[in-house]
Amino acid sequence: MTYDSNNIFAKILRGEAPAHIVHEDDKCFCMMDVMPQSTGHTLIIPREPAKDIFSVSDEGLQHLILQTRRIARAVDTVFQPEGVMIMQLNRAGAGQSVFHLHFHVIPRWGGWQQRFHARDLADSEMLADHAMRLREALID
Ligand code: DGP
Repeated sequence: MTYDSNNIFAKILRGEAPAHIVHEDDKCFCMMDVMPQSTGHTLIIPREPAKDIFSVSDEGLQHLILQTRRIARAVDTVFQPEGVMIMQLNRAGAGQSVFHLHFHVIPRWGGWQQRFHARDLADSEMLADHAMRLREALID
């Protein structure tokens, strides 16, 4: 399968669809997941058009994973979860639903049931508030 430049994340990167932005730089973009599996669920995506981990450049992936850890630190600070899950799915067979590479940062609490993957839209004002709190918590 080739990269489809009409996927929703490509549209967000081009500014054609909205996002609750946590961080952006010349190589990557980070936003709140609109269908979060837990409070604070965040996505980190490369700017380069890579559909999965197999097709991204080494340089892009290195930057992406370092930014994923940076975002995960902020998620940890703001939401104080018992644990932080980093997830990344490749191809529909693994459950991937948006075919532009992304890392999920998902805070986890013990005894708590994770919400369904990519199903229920969260309240936009709440996501805007979470994005603002994460931006404030980001450190270099
Ligand atoms: P995956 O199944 O790994 O490809 O995850 C795709 C994620 O993207 C899923 O958690 C739901 C989320 N998602 C789908 N559409 C949008 C959107 O328009 N904006 C944002 N921020 N997230 C989206």
